[in-house]
Amino acid sequence: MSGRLVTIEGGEGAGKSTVLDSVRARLESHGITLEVTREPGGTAFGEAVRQLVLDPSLGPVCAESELLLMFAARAQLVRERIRPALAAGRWVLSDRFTDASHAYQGGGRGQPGERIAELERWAADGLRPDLTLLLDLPVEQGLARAAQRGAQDRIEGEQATFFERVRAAYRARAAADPARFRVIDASRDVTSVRDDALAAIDAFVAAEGRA
Ligand code: Z5A
Repeated sequence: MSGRLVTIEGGEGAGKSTVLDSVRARLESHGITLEVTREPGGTAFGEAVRQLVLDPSLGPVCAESELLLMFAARAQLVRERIRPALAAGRWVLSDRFTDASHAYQGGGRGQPGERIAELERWAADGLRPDLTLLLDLPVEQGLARAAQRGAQDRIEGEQATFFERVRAAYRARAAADPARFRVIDASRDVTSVRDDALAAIDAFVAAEGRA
């Protein structure tokens, strides 16, 4: 039986990294063999692209270049790691995937949705997550949390209005695909957010007959 692709998404300071280890541990506790990755990144090539695309010293980068770099890293990740893992029956947990391109490059930068969808079909080999946890919180709150972490990357340096468009795009995607998305109120304390994420994982694993 092929594996499943589970993704965690959210805007700035949503707490993805904070819940990721718990989600990983919960999946493994169900006897699931798992690979964990992140985007952009996850392969040697993808991590090099990540350095490039998030480097604040490079100045303005046009939206087209940014979109293509996200998909360049994703194309490699899908073929080098995700497809082989799924084919071997392993599950994959990814910190971000194509929904981030729809939210940041689509909602944030205004790139047309059909262009991103075409890249999804071609560069990402049509691969869609089976479950997506969307950590959703007000932009101001997320930016305040992210500010505690210190140095900003190039995209983190954007204005709040950019992140409002990112949030709206994420929420619109979740509303359009409720079977795949679980929207978690990430404005609460870490324990509450983590509990909801783990409950969503347990329900999904049970539905897949793996509990
Ligand atoms: N990007 C894109 O534009 N297009 C794409 O296709 C893809 C990505 C794939 C890198 O992503 C950037 O690439 C990102 C989107 C863009 N741009 N930006 N900006 P990333 O996921 O690596 O980077 P990030 O969004 O900045 O995420 P992060 O640094 O991993 O943040 P997080 O995981 O969501 O948050 P965190 O590190 O877990 O928590 C942030 C702080 O808040 C930290 O101090 C925590 O202790 C604290 N925290 C967390 N949860 C809570 C709660 N519940 N209460 C209070 N405090 C909390």
